Amino acid sequence: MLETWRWFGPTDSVTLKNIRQAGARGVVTSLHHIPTGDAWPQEEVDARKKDIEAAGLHWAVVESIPLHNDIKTRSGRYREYIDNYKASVRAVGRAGIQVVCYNFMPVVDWTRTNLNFELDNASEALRFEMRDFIAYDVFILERPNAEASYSESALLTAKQRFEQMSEAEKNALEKNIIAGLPGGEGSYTRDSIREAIAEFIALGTEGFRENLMRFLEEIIPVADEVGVRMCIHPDDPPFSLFGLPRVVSTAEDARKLLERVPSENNGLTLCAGSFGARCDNDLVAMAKEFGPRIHFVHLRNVKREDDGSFYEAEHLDGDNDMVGLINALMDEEQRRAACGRTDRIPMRPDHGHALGDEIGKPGVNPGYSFAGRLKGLAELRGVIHALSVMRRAN
Ligand code: DNO
Repeated sequence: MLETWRWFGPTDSVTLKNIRQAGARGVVTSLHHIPTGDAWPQEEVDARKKDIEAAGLHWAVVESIPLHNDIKTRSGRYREYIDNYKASVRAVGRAGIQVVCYNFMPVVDWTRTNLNFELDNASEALRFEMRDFIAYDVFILERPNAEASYSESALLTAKQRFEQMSEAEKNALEKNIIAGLPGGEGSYTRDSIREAIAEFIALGTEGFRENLMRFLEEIIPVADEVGVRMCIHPDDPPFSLFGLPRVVSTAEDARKLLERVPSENNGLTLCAGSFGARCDNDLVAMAKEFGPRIHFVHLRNVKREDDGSFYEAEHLDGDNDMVGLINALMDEEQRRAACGRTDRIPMRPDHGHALGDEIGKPGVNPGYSFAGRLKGLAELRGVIHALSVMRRAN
């Protein structure tokens, strides 16, 4: 597998030099300063690529070219935004960057309720706590008819939780949920998020899915033309939030979108932590089934709880079979090599705990500490190394 590392650009507290020190060679980044919906100018893509190469690295994956909400709802200025999106994919392809990750999540990108969940070993993890999320949705945001999305007992637990929360806790919860996490799209106020939610709910699941399919039908031919592998990132978390439709949460969702546009350039980002937050997603089976269409992998683990809550565990110590997953991905690499492909599947150690002096340090992106990801990468590298040795011996 190709070791890559997410970099948030020149303002990231983790530098390109640090990435080299971590041992990764591929960089995963985006032009974060360009507003969502605008076309990426060729010169800007080329200049960023040059900076990365000057540091002895290469730009392996664009994560993400974000989609404007108008594309997701197929309303407003979506025509213009799709044309801009095509221009961005062309600019990236012309620069020789072969992989583009994106998502089709409604309203909010990845979502957590607690960014400082203390673990037994005194480091901090990201956590999604269901009762806190429900407390926000029903009692703070007061989304119309929100109660209908939850069971009586879940509502009761959320109400008790809400009554115990201090104002500071309520504010922090709101900020975590609606202000957007690193690399995420969409930053809202209470009013603007209520409005966006209503607009997406009105589409219904199949209406929303159809909007994704129509986007793919337009974008994948452009990706084919410039040799770019598009890979959609799953919903994180992989279940409905705020009663919104979700269309990239399960193997069946993935199957539908891959079948609709059969080009190999219509692919998946296998985010182990996102798909893996549902117990009915079998990651090893998914890696086998979707192998040829997996163009990028996020390796991260989660510990799931009965009510849907989860937290981000050590990379090798969650509920998902990380070793089995890596082995299945190595099978796919072997298959590709037999067909004459020389590239390897880019993987990045996704998220990491806050530990050491990065805990509480301003400027460290939640989930994207240096030490936490370094530890994750080192553990994953060990697995890859051991599997390679064993596979060669067999
Ligand atoms: C979180 C990330 C997401 C991801 C986007 C892809 O850490 O996995 O922000 O980059 O959803 O479009």
